[in-house]
Amino acid sequence: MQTIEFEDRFLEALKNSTRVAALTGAGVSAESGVPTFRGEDGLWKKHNPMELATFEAFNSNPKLVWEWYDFRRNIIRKIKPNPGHFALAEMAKLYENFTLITQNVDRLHMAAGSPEIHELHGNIHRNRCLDCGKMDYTEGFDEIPPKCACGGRLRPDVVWFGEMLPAETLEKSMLAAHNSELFFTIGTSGAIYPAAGLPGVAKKNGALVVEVNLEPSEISHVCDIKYHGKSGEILPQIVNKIKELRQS
Ligand code: BV8
Ligand code: ZN
Repeated sequence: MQTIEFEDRFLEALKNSTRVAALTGAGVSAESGVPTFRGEDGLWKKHNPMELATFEAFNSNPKLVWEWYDFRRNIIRKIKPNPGHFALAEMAKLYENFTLITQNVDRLHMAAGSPEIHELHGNIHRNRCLDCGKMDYTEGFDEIPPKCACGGRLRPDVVWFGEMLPAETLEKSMLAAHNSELFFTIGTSGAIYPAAGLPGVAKKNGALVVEVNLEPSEISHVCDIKYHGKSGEILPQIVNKIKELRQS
């Protein structure tokens, strides 16, 4: 277990910030057993992201795309939040204004009790009908690709490459980054936009930006402080430090 050091400016921000935000990516779920997108066991390794997570792929090969999502749903259904998720749920209680923004579609932040979560890329468990727009959480279809009761085609309600992010969620996330005094970027390679642009928005508006990631990322250069290690080991230490500072 890696014990982390705290720079004075980080201690000051942890103690005195009122507006804090955190952006998470697949890495925060890695210790729960969810394969990341670009790691050695990455999901994309077996499948090219542009090949499957796009509407074109769904249109041309709905069976393959649905099999990929069903495969991932089956993994995600069996796993639990890890100490990193619980630490972020705890952090939300420690700040007057805390915003959790995630690129993940696995709902583990919700399972860990985070009160308010901005899901930039949707939710893998939700289905949406392309015809009537109806959404539901049916899983384990007897036919793939599944059909809606109206006869329309069902799709996973996630944001594919080339698709717009949910406007209101993105707007609120941009605003939270813009207004934050302390911004965490956790478990993300910083490869996917516009999510990866959020730490830069925070930084430009004066926030202290802290990275918690297993390895350097494409946005490490934007971060003031970098912890390279496991989020499930590092985040609980940060939350314990906040409590210590708040009690003193
Ligand atoms: C869009 C949902 C408008 C589906 C996903 C500039 C602006 C806007 C858009 C673009 C732009 N430039 C390019 C684009 C287009 C594109 C894009 O970003 N392309 C990339 C390749 C450059 N963006 C889009 O298409 C977005 N749409 O902007 O619409 C538009 C439209 C057309 C043209 C322009 C604009 C939509 C993007 C959303 C795609 N959907 N997922 C699904 O899940 O199936 S993306 C997918 O990647 C997941 O959401 C995932 O979360 C996300 C990001 O990956 P990460 O979370 O970072 O995961 P990764 O594996 O990469 O990294 C994990 C990290 O964790 C690693 O660094 C690892 O070291 C670390 N780690 C591992 N273990 C641990 C750990 N860290 C800590 N602890 C550990 N234990
Ligand atoms: Zn329908």
